[in-house]
Amino acid sequence: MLTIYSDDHHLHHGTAELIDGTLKPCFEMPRRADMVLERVRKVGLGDIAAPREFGLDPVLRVHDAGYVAFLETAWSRWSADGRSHDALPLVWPVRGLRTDRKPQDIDGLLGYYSFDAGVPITAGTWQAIRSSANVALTALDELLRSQRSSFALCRPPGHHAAADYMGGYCYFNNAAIAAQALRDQGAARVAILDVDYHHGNGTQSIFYQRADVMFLSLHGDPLVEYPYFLGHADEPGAGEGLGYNHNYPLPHGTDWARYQQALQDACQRIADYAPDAIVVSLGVDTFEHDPISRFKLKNDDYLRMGELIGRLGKPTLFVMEGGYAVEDIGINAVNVLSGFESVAG
Ligand code: OKP
Ligand code: ZN
Repeated sequence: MLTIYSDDHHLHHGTAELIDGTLKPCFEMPRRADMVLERVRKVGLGDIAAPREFGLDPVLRVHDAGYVAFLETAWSRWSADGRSHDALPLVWPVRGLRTDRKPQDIDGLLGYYSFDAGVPITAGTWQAIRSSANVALTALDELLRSQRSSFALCRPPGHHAAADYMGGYCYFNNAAIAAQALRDQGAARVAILDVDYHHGNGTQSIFYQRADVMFLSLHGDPLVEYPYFLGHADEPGAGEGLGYNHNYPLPHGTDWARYQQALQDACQRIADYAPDAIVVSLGVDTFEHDPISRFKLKNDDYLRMGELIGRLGKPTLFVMEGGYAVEDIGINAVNVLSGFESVAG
């Protein structure tokens, strides 16, 4: 399987995040992608190629133009009055507060265009998120060439980012951008299978009213897990999209026996939908030793996960999302890809 990767992700390196009431070093760190790349090389998964430049047009097919302009200018506006540490949001327009007036001040804009504080913006963030989207789009291009599979080793991740807000370490929704590009290049139906531990709230919201992109997500139950405010079982889609959104909230402590039941159900739904291609939001923070998550999957379970996805027999684009047990992230992510290849050829 071909991997698309760029060192540009190193340009995004947040300093700290607010967790458990204290500031800790960001769990979403450059070493994550370095470890996945190292594992791809070690097992000889296949060639590794650099992304090509796709410009902003495919990004703007998914994201709001004002949001994209905000991301492009956020660092220069933040640092204009001498601040050199990460830009972070602090105030949000919740119930009854106004969103019809856009703040003119960068500190207000950071809250306007985010849903949490897990999104540091640094001097290199814009270049890194552009590159991460280009990684997904290049991998998609290669998928269309091979008709089998490819791996977008994206960083930063994307599935929490909606059309016009960032959050949860995510800025551009790489998987959504790739799924939309698939539609724009002729695929009639695309399924997005999100196996990251956290609900892909951004991806769900982008496609919630659409029947041409089915979204399925297995994740920690939002009653007890981030992102808390989306991802319940009773979110079936709306309008034309009714019946094309499927959430599988699972309890803390979920192991492979329980997980694979939900995954098999999701795979059956995908088979029934008969998509032209599948985009997998590949987070491996379901791992038993993940430092911020509460599922119990083991290294070898990821081989089984890849096999189940491979048996669908569809052209499949894997897009890297989360996974914070850095010593195992490469093993787990590449196990999914190897399991896929073992059945999909
Ligand atoms: C991203 B992905 C808020 C921190 C809360 C965020 C978890 C984001 C996970 N300051 N934790 O889905 O792996
Ligand atoms: Zn996650």
